[in-house]
Amino acid sequence: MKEVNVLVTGAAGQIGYALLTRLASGETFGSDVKVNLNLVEVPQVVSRLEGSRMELEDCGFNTLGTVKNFSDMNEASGDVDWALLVGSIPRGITINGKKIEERADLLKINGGIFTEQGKALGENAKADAKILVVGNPANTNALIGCTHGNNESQTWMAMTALDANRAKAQVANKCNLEISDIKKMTIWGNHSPTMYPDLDNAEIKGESASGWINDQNWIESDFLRIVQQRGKAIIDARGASSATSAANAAIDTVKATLSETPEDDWFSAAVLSDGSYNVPEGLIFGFPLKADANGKVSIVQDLPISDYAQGKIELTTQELLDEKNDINDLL
Ligand code: NAX
Repeated sequence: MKEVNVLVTGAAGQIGYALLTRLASGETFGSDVKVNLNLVEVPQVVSRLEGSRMELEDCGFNTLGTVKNFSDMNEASGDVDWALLVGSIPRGITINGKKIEERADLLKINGGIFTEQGKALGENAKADAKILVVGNPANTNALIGCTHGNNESQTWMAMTALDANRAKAQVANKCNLEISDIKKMTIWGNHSPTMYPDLDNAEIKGESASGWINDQNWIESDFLRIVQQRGKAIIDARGASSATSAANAAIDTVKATLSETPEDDWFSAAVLSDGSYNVPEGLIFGFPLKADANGKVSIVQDLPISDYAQGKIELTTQELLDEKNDINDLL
């Protein structure tokens, strides 16, 4: 049987809990691939991973390989094909008597984590490893990790697939369509309320989604607001942030790179900008992406961008430039 080595940080958290069975079950990498899991947690809770390991064992998946628990990223990252970086320090936590509320403080604290994790992965993970950052602020965390990984053959992404799935669900509800009728959903920019879900370039049954919907007022007000604020709406309703849907989006992102993207579709994630669409180089930015048969990810080029969309893309670009400015000393 083939094998794949997958590292998950924050594995004892709520997204981690929803993620592990779906990685191990055969659903993600296929029924002919053994999945070896390296689970990483902070030292204070690493012992809880033993419970996760026992549960995985009790699921009885043929595809489950080894499950190892770590609190040291250097040890955990040896030979990994995939790293799902879910763990991060949330807003509102108290550290050394100070409640972390300011974005700049949050960026700095997480920046320290992603400096170390990036270095460990750059030195120890496989040359063609893919790294998906879920932990917020995901784009800037990925930028720090990628910079310190300093390994050009590895691919760093920050997750925007949850936002893309949320956008598709809203369109499906509005138009009474199946989710599978909606293709080519792009989330431009930051995984934050400034993200821009693009319905001009999304397609419904081969036509522009905005043309199909034919209700610009709904697109610019309800749709945009609902997608951009969905994370908060879930926290308000559930008393906790998205977990099942976030884990599902991480699985979707992994699967999207395991085979060639179909001609009539693309997927959404944030990757290092190469200057495409005039986005400054050196930002981790949400783009429309395709994978080739070898899993190499590239940015879909030459899409038309309306003046309205350009304004939205500039807003989210500015936010990412501000975030980068806040952590410049960590780069
Ligand atoms: P939890 O607080 O349930 O779990 C986070 C886990 O990470 C904890 O067990 C913690 O001990 C661990 N952790 C913290 N620092 C670590 C480190 N340095 N190494 C290893 N583990 C570490 O949070 P959860 O709900 O699972 O969310 C995890 C992250 O995902 C948060 O940052 C959250 O904001 C982010 N999200 C990102 C989304 C996206 O679309 N990109 C959507 C969902 C989610 O909000």
